[in-house]
Amino acid sequence: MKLSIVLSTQPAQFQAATFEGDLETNLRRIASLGYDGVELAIRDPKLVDLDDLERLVRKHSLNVPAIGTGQAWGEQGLSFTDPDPEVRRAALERIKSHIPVAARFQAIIIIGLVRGILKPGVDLPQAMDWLIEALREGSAAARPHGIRLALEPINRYETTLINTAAQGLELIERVGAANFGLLLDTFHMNIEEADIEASIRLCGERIFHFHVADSNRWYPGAGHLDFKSIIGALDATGYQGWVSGEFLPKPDAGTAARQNIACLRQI
Ligand code: LER
Ligand code: MN
Repeated sequence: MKLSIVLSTQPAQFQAATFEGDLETNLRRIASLGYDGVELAIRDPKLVDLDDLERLVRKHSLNVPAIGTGQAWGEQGLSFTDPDPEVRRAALERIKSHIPVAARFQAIIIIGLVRGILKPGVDLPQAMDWLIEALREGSAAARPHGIRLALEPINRYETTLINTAAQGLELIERVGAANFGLLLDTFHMNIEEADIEASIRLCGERIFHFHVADSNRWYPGAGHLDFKSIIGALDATGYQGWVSGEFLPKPDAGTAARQNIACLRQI
């Protein structure tokens, strides 16, 4: 099992980016805790010195399995389903601007809240059409670079668009791109799925990336999810990807990161 953990390259309101703050300090800590990789949450690649980032990541012998993009929504309100066409275009251009970053690391680009939520005055079929259009264009732009996009079903309290694995699979059918798949997150699945393991089996080879947090969004082992069973179901799909920790830095980031490794390595 290849393990990574989320690190935000800049301060963010999102609370489950386990690490944030000085980049090199955090990369050193993450590597020394025994992680194989770091999932980078990047609001805008223009705000990051990419050469320096790549140098530091390699210096600490870490991989970057995925790049989170949700802060474009969280901090700036960019989304694929905004009624304003300029906002939709800016969201898509932002996602496309992650492609060269992803290509440096062969990372997956995560489509989380940048899909948006249903805004007043927009009906669901319209939002879905905009979403599908954006995902087709984004996937087509990423494809020549060998880069994949993964949409994350997110619980109902954060978005009204694509809450469940089944909705994610339906979207995949409609987008129709081989390099477009899903990111499953156990925290969201615990809220939305009737049977987490069955949903994992249903998604099968369409699972491109995997987030772990327990039921309370603390590190695995701190809540009531059965990670032995969940990881077993994931493994049984033939999943070769990463298991990425995305949980609250509680009681502190180091303890949470250490407990996550202890729980998952034991499985
Ligand atoms: C991001 O991966 C996530 O899980 C969401 O909760 C972001 O809001
Ligand atoms: Mn997640």
